[in-house]
Amino acid sequence: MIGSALLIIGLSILAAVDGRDVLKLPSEASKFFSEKYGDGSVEGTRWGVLLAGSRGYWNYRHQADVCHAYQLLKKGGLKDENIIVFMYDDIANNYENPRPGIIINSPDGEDVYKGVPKDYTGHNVTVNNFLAVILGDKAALTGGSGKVVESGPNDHIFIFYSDHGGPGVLGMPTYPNLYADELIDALKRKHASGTYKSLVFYIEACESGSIFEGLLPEGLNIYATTASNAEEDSWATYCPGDNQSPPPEYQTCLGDLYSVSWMEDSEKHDLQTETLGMQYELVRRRTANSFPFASSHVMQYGDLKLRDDPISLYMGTNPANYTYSFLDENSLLSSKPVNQRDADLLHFWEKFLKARQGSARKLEAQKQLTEAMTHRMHIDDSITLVGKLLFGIEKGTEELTRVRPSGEPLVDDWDCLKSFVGTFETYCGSLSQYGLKYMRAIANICNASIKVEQMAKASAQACVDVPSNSWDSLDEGFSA
Ligand SMILES: *[C@@H]1O[C@H](CO)[C@@H](O)[C@H](O)[C@H]1NC(C)=O
Ligand SMILES: CC(=O)N[C@H]1CO[C@H](CO)[C@@H](O)[C@@H]1O
Ligand SMILES: CC(=O)N[C@H]1CO[C@H](CO)[C@@H](O)[C@@H]1O
Repeated sequence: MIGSALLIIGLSILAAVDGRDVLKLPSEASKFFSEKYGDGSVEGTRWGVLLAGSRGYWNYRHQADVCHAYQLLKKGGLKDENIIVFMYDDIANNYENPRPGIIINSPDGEDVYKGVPKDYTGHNVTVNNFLAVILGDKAALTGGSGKVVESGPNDHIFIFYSDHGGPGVLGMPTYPNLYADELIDALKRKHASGTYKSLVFYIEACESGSIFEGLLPEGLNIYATTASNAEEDSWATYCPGDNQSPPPEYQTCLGDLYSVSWMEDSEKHDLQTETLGMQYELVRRRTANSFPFASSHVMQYGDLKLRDDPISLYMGTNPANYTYSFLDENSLLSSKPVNQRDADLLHFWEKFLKARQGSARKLEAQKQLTEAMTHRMHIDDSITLVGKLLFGIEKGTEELTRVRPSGEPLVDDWDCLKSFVGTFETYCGSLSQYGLKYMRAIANICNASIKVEQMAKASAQACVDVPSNSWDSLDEGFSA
């Protein structure tokens, strides 16, 4: 393998970083192996679109992932004018952040926040702006920097999304969320406009496989990989309590397993010789092996021929910065990732444990924990009850949890799904980030040809009371 040849050449230079032995590759070695796609000979422009879909300090890791991805592309040689960043931007200066103005994405990681362009922040992080940016449609933007992907037919586009998700849906920090059919439709339109040569899409989210499963056709020159398959959660990492836990002052997870796996991989290898397919295999292994019952299946979709492309085509390359760290190679195998859906509870719990007895902070943490738990129980109970009201006591749960055969999309009638989510939320309050896990249940209700009146009646009966806290409130829009 070329990678190991490089490693041997690199052996001559040894540097100690953070007390560990790290190999640095001389740039000459990389040049020696650079192929037709080597740096400088790439036709067209590289574009990057990065989106963190959440907000709230308990979701620290999504914005950390996206800031880290920015640094990677920037070091790879992409220009700021070609990297478009979406993030709510409420982490770096959050009162909970122990290092104000700084975001890290691994326990001993450096600041990844510095220099990140604030293209679309706060309420400008919307589905509308995300799709307009991908399509290069300036006229459709509302707010933000105005930067869009103004790509041409020879250009290469890399899109990275990190957040909570659910079957068929990706969270946004604003209302509404992004549904798979809208994203796929935008990608088809982008292809039809002839404004890229190839496009790579990486998604970190629970059930992220459902965004492409049965939906992304071949022939669009798109290669997508996702943190999990269509039916399972994805995992947060570098969490408190992990054997690679954050510094003690952090009471939150610093990254997500699939995201840090691809980024740390990209930082270690020569991206002119490592292909997308090689990275997929490495990331798949690291994400799958991390811990029994705490792992997910990284999936790939679309045009698998793009697997042979060197990663540098999308992320650029910075030969001077390749470091091989032997110790890191399997480091996450023994880590204990945390289910993405439980990472908020972990944050409130850690905050509660560490706060001084009797302090205002302790009370605040207790309230946050109780509210999050109350919301979860409310959502679990109401969905279950809606199922029983629609399908009968015996059949309810079975109908709601039915999974269509792989290769089939989550639902055929996306308008029904969106409308029924709206109906449920009208009577039962916001699903919020936790409730996204019930998208399949609602999709199955559509698939069973239930009428909107029946759905409304069942929701009204199931949700006599809605807890009054920010998770359940439709106005506060925690639906992320
Ligand atoms: C949204 O974009 C507009 C226009 O660029 C800008 O004035 C505003 O400050 C942005 N809002 C946020 C919350 O970032
Ligand atoms: C961390 C590190 O090694 N950074 C180097 C990356 O390469 C540039 C030159 O291309 C150096 O200036 C940095 O010091
Ligand atoms: C109404 C509807 O969409 N029914 C579909 C539900 O799912 C099954 C299995 O995929 C299909 O065969 C039905 O047509």
